[in-house]
Amino acid sequence: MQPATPDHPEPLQAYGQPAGGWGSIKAVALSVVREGAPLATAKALRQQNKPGGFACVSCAWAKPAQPHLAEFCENGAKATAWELTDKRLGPDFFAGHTLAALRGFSDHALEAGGRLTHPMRYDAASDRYLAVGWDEAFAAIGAELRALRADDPQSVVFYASGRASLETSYLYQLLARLYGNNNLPDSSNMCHESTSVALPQTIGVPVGTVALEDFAQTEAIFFFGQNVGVSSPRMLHQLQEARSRGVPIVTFNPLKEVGLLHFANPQSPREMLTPAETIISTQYLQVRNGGDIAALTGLCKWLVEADDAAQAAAAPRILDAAFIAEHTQGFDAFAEQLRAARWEDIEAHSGLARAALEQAAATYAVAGAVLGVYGMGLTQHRQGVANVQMLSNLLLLRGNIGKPGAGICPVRGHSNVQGQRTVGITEKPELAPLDRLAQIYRFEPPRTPGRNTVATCEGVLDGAVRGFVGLGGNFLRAAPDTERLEAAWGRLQLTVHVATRLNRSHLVPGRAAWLLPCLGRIEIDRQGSGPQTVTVEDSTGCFHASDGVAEPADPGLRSELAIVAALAQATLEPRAEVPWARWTHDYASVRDAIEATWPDVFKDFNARLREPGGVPKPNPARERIWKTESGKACFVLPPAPASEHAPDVLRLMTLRSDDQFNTTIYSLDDRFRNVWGTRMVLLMHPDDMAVRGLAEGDAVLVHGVADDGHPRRLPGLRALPYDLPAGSVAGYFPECNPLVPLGHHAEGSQVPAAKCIPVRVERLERATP
Ligand SMILES: Nc1nc2c(c(=O)[nH]1)N[C@H]1C(S)=C(S)[C@@H](COP(=O)(O)OP(=O)(O)OC[C@H]3O[C@@H](n4cnc5c(=O)[nH]c(N)nc54)[C@H](O)[C@@H]3O)O[C@H]1N2
Ligand SMILES: Nc1nc2c(c(=O)[nH]1)N[C@H]1C(S)=C(S)[C@@H](COP(=O)(O)OP(=O)(O)OC[C@H]3O[C@@H](n4cnc5c(=O)[nH]c(N)nc54)[C@H](O)[C@@H]3O)O[C@H]1N2
Ligand SMILES: [Mo]
Repeated sequence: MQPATPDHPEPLQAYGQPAGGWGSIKAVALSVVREGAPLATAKALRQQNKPGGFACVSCAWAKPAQPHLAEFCENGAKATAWELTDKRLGPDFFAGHTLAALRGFSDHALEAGGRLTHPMRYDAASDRYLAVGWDEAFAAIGAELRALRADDPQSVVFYASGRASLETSYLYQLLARLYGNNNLPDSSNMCHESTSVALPQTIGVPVGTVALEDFAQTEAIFFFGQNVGVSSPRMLHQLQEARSRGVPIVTFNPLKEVGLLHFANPQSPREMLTPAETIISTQYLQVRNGGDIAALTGLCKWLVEADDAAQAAAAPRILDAAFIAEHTQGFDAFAEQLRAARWEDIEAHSGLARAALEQAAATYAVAGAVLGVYGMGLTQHRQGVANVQMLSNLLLLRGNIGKPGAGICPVRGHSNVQGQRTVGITEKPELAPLDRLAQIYRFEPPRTPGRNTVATCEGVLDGAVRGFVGLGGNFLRAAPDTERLEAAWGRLQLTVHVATRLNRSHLVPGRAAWLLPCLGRIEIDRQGSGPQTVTVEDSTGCFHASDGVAEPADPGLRSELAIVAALAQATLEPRAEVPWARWTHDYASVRDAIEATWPDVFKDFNARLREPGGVPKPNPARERIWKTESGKACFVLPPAPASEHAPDVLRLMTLRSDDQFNTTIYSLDDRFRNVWGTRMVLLMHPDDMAVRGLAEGDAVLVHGVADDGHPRRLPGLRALPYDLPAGSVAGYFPECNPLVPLGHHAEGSQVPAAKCIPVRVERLERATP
């Protein structure tokens, strides 16, 4: 079997088309047709990321005050079509399939069945989900949760995938704390938690400092491990505008990602009709995965030594000496370490030539204002926190934080993942406003640290966790070490999933298990006081209103907020201070509660939430006020490079295709990487294939390399030669997740190190021609 389909006999030729362009329009049209409901989708798309419309359910990129004619991208349109599909998975479907049978479906097939319509209870005797009434479900879940709490309030976790609104998330964290714990892991634990740990130490805020207008003023953009054309395509507008002003874009990525190479704007007729697409990256550095600290060390070393030379020659300085003196601490030790760093080590660990790094450093040195943009390529590493801090170091050298056109820009994932943290979804008690909550709701909130994602998995494995409530997401598939986790998951006493679509996590039930279907954000949410508005926070820290525009997929669906409130009412003893029913009746009253909890951040929230461009969250670092221990921005010394594995060990990075949103797989094609009809591939350097005797299409067995005593094997992948650094291999997330050891995570943030998993690869069988 060849991994390519007969229609695409040359699987790994570079995709000739730029990101965006006609290919993107065709992809959108295809997914709209596939999902049915083209009219509803077309109507909704006109209101996507627009005033009075809804905030896209795909990525978290900023929503401009003056939206483009169509302020959505290919992937946002797919996400909309996916939510507004005509297909339904109702009680009939579940009556016809045991969970054992459903576990044989692919991830794609499960979700492709359509929207869930009825609350369902797992029936162990028939191994099926059976339809139940909402009241019956809430009463039974409440009884289970109360029983677990009577035993141990720490035994239940409340997971959140980063999509639910600020209003729902606020109620969700309150539910957990009234229940008695801080067990609030969220998808951010697998994502930008490295950012949230790194940046408070260096610049005193847990988020980026860049606003949309900085893209219009920047003089250079440095990109690390973020795949803009797939993961946040609307940002291509800002990049294209910057490129039209001649702004250089320097990219560090092991793969040559199409969206970082060139872009054609589907909204510009001129670019669509002529081949004059924009070159995005002016310099492309194919860094080894895990080699960013070394690469950044090279850049910083060049800058510091060039500055030393400038001083010696009484020439203009290279570094921003005034900024460093007034605003920072730790520079001298950092500079000493850089002077001592050896170029041969930098080249070996980064996989990049000194000359290429010097060229990038020179670009950086002459730009008056620089943006540092990054994604999972920095955060999902054992040194994920240090990676982010090293980028922060680079920016501080020339005062590139807190001035127009400059700043650090972590590109968040889920459309409200940053906002969930802002309203208290965190396992860290010190980050939650526990004193305020105690005052407002008159209870004693739990003060002990809760479980993050890794600790939740550990608790499931060792039996300490007995109940799991999931507000969206696909925890069992997204988490590391999925096979080990799946084997233990059935021992849970209780699993409850609030979801729009069926996924694998729903198919491994606890002893008592429920599936609660909810409205999506694009749908009109009618409550007692009328249609409701919700709010989300984007990657640049702006809050936006979002109004549903489409009729609900089923009249029986409930909103996420209503479900969370009903679960709370069924579980907790009633208290006058906690008005779940009033909150459900009118979400504006939840926003009042949010404002009462954080009066500065959410000042006049209800009055302001429709401001064009969103309500910016206060960001002291943007004003050069450093909320660090020392009151200064801090240079942090990079750690020694991670120790090297044996020569036959390869570094696996797990990637997203352009046709998926996390574990939601829209199709099996990855047209930007020219992989068609399958995701079970392992992209390899030709030399790494040759030493293993591998030809294109050969089946391989991938072994995880870890010394924790657990064997990890993934059969079924086919080797494909690809343009990436020798020693690096790439496969898809979530298919490769059984290979990620639970203990293999970032120091400091515990983000699973999904971009550098040590593996061995052996040939299983020869491809048949
Ligand atoms: N269409 C679509 N959009 C999405 C998502 C999706 O699945 N599909 N997911 C959303 C979510 S939750 C998130 S968090 C974001 C994720 O979006 P991104 O941050 O873009 O994450 P990935 O696509 O996982 O990987 C990013 C890039 O890192 C590179 N990389 C891998 N290892 C390294 C390394 O060691 N160094 C460097 N410099 N680069 C490396 C990879 O080649 C890849 O191009 O996107 C969000 N938006
Ligand atoms: N190996 C590896 N593992 C990774 C990553 C990686 O790059 N490599 N990336 C990590 C990252 S960055 C993230 S964010 C996590 C993602 O982890 P999760 O957030 O847990 O997973 P998703 O795939 O986004 O969740 C998809 C499910 O959400 C439900 N859903 C969709 N819309 C809604 C809604 O509006 N409401 C509700 N209640 N449910 C909804 C649907 O049922 C759908 O099946 O995975 C992480 N895991
Ligand atoms: Mo994410």
